[in-house]
Amino acid sequence: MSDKPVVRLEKDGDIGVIIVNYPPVNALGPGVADGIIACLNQANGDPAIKAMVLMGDGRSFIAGADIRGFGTGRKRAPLGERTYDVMDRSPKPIVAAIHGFALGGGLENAMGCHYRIAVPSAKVGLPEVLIGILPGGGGTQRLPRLAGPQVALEMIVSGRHVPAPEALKLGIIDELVPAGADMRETAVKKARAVANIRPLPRVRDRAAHADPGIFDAMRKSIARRARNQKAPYNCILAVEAACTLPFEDGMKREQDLFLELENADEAKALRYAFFAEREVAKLPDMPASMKAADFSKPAVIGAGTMGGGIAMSFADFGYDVRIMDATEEGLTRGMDRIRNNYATSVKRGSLAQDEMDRRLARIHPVAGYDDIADCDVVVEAVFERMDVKKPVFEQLDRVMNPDAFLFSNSSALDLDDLASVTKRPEKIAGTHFFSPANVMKLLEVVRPPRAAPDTLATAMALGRRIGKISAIAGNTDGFVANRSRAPFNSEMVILLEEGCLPEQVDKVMIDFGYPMGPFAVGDLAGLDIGAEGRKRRLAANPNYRTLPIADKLVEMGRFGQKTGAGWYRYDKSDRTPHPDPFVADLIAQVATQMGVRQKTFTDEEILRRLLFSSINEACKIMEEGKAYRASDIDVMWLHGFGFPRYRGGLMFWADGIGVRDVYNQIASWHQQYGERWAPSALLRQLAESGTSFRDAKPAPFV
Ligand code: T1G
Repeated sequence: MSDKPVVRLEKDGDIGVIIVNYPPVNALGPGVADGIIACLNQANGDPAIKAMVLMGDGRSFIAGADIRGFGTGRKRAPLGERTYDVMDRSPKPIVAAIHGFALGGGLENAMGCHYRIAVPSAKVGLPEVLIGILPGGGGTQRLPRLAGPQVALEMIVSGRHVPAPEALKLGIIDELVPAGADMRETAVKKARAVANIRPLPRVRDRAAHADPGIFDAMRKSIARRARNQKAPYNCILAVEAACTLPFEDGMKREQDLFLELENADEAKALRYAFFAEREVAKLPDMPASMKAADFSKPAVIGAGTMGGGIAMSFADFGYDVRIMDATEEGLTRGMDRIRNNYATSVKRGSLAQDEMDRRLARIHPVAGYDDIADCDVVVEAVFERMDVKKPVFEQLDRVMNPDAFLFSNSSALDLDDLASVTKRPEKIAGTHFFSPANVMKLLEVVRPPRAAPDTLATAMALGRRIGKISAIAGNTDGFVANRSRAPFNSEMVILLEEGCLPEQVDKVMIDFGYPMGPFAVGDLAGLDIGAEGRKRRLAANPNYRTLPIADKLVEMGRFGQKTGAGWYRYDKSDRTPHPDPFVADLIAQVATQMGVRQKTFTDEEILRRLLFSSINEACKIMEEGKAYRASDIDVMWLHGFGFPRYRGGLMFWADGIGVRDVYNQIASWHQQYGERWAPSALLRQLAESGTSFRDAKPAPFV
């Protein structure tokens, strides 16, 4: 921490400059709010000071309340005694000077000021809903008065960050700092210019009028996305209060609505996910000297669905990327698919045509290896078979310059074996994208034993630089995400043998919060893909538990949406899954042939059969030293499989049930179903010691 106080008052002539200094993002940590109040009082008590500026040191204005403080029972300053209240009573004007971020309590402090200026690159927002709460510092009362109720509703319910130029248009800030001008100087000039303007333009003195219908309209528009969640609805109620109650009453209403949320399970889970997504970037056993290489010339090998999506990911973040394929037709098909993907986004209105053209122009199809020889990072995304991948890596090793990094998008294969065909195993790692690669945020960085630290650092940075969340996985069959998911994928089909139907299982998982049920997801991804994996595992392990029902569907050519039928039936050009009596009959036939006793299931049992099987596998992964932390596995489930974020993640959710209960249930299913339910050693240890999954200590990484 720096030796400067967390908040200080400096003087630029007759202007008092209040500076927050609480790295790394000037969160309102311990002493910050009190420091601001002390400086406000000191400046107001100094006749030589005519007006004030509030700004942040370092990289940002104020990034909001210290999230670590929520749920700890820490004392909150009472209404009337917070920074915003002292600003409201200030006899002198205050100008907020914003750079970096003004988020949550940061923007609320800025709205407590009389004027707001920002540098063009700054972003403002009230993202509290993303951590399961609502703006509790007057944001729900001031933003509707500043930008209008409709804009305030949209911003508060979405939590989005608004770039400064847009914030200017919305009336949230008054001026942009001219390009090249010094922000502090500009703010001091502004403060001097408004020093004698009276009455002081307090946001609270404005009125907020709304057509009452906008609140129900917003409730309707979020119904699907905000299922099972309370925070978004409380946000709407708080904004409604701004339009129907006097300011002080609205502030009270805001506080009551906030207090309903702070300690709710949803907020605890979302806070956990926030920090887990930051923890996942840390590789604790790597040398501090580890450094990510700067790369500027990526190449993708393989222009299939994944390769095309990966190339789009690079192009979406400004990289010129080269893409090649084994055949000219493959390359042409790949480019057509990329163009169609962008065109679909333009048709949907989520991408402007000129932006599509710019991104497309960054994707350069090339004929062969010699055309990528000068690239500094390559992502291989060819067919998921070692005998296809090895020749690619042999060629790359021959052609690429010696310090180029060679990454594989494999989803399960042994990367150390793949590295063995090159003379540079230290430069090989996995960069496993999730389909669709240009949409899904998870990038699983697979760490074969010979990968050098800088190679891992570069792969992790590659993800971040193209908008992904990078998470380290050990080099084991299925790595961490798919391996922990594999038992779930088996258990869901085994449930059918015992009397469930696909639509029953899917409903349970959708009610739990998944956007889609697992059988519908299977139909979307293609049932033939899963069959390939099962074949490979059976070849490697004769005791592998086969899934006759799933295999039969694939044998009949029912691959899912792409063949018009899979677990469900699909009408022409419609992706809606329709339960199919043919599948119900097939399930009954196979179950009879297998002699499986039929039973009925509660929703809870279906849910636990699927998720507990993965929790057990996640414990095996940790005890084998293939993952750094349980929360990394949670990040993978959130961003790779759509696990509902307001439940925190697979292991966080399991902690809500309790390790002992999870263990007892798995041990009982072990008695009933045999080996596949054998509890992992780590799970047993955690249960016996009463240690939570979150506090589990995985084995050292291997
Ligand atoms: N509290 C505590 N720690 C925070 C923090 C916060 N608000 N924001 C960031 N950090 C830590 C983070 O954990 C990481 O720590 C480091 O700072 C860098 O963060 C009353 C109730 C500002 C856009 O929700 O969105 O105000 O890993 O890696 O990518 O109404 O941080 O280094 O140990 O994310 O440059 C509302 C949350 C709070 C903003 C910067 N504010 N933060 O992104 O850095 S509630 C937020 C962010 C509130 C009031 C309410 C981002 C960022 P470590 P980073 P970044």
